[in-house]
Amino acid sequence: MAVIRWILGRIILLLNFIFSPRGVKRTPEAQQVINERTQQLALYQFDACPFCVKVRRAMKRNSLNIELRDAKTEPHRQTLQDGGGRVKVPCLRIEKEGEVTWMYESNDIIQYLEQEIAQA
Ligand SMILES: N[C@@H](CCC(=O)N[C@@H](CS)C(=O)NCC(=O)O)C(=O)O
Repeated sequence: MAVIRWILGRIILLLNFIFSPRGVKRTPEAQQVINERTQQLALYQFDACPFCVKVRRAMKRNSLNIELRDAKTEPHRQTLQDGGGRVKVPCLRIEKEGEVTWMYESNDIIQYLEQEIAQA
């Protein structure tokens, strides 16, 4: 079972690499505004998780430079467990005015990124 999961993961990564989306082009000033917003974000994720790939593709499409944290390794795994309440990925850590919130569910994350972060 683990082997099949590993093979499927590699296929997903390969397809994602081949069909990588293009990022939106902004003026340097507009991209700078977006970059400042994304500095408050971090995506806890696994490399070959299909839901994480979906979120990473949305980030690429929208040219969002968000720090990726591998939730399989420490200290990120424990930080996600302590902060979000469970080790489930993808999970977006959002820091706003000193307050941290944890957003699970790939569709919710993509909607948040597209509506709250990527709009000029
Ligand atoms: N509905 C979730 C599914 C996420 C999901 O199942 N992630 C898997 C990795 S591919 C996971 O973290 N499983 C561990 C768990 O559910 O505790 C989403 O769209 O984000």
